[in-house]
Amino acid sequence: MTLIVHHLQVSQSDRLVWLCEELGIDYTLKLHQRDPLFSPQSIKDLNKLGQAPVIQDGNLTLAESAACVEYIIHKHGNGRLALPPSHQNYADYLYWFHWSNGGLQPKISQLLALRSTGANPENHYMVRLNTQLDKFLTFLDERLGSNKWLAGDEFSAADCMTVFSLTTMRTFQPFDLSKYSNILSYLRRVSERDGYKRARAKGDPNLPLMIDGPAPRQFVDVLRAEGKL
Ligand SMILES: N[C@@H](CCC(=O)N[C@@H](CS)C(=O)NCC(=O)O)C(=O)O
Repeated sequence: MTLIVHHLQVSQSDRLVWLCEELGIDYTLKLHQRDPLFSPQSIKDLNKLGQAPVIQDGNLTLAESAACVEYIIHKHGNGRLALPPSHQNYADYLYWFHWSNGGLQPKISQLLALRSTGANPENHYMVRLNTQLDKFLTFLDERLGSNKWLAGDEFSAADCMTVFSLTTMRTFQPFDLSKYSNILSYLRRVSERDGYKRARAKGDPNLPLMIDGPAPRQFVDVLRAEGKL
């Protein structure tokens, strides 16, 4: 029975496609398109919360990026790309593995939600959230100034968890990365990895890489231009 990865295009399930390509495991990739902005029925049929990613493995259906990443690594990847407790950078690995979904993503999502209400950039909460986002990105930039990968010298699943928030997520909530030079160098390193290239080609062949500073073109604008919104 092959592992099935359900990837909602232009979404955080790109983490799983990248992980599987880095691990070089046997898996079946099923692509789902947004309808037009949110999940299509095919994802809702798999996950009552209607969110991607979702994986299937025999009788198991599992959602949540971090849970899926850990499952794939330990059930199909012989533990590769996870640093073991015996590794000197184990705590760093754990911290950065959880940092994106636990810290950065909520900040970006709060900004997205507030902007959707029509709040302007001078809005008190908007200013506060943008200041907090800058704090998070400066912190990440410092980490990457002295470490090639998030957990240290070794590329790991912590990187697979985090890059989505710095790339694809910016098509939903625009933010500029120009002043974070270490983050930009890191994203360039990521984009040069064969596993990342394969994942992009298979999962989101039409999506720009989004590794440059200025905020990428917004997904809603693409939909509007195509007459889908
Ligand atoms: N905490 C969840 C969040 C999942 C999530 O928000 N997925 C988004 C994709 S970026 C989604 O499915 N959006 C479509 C929708 O909600 O209809 C995870 O890490 O998997």
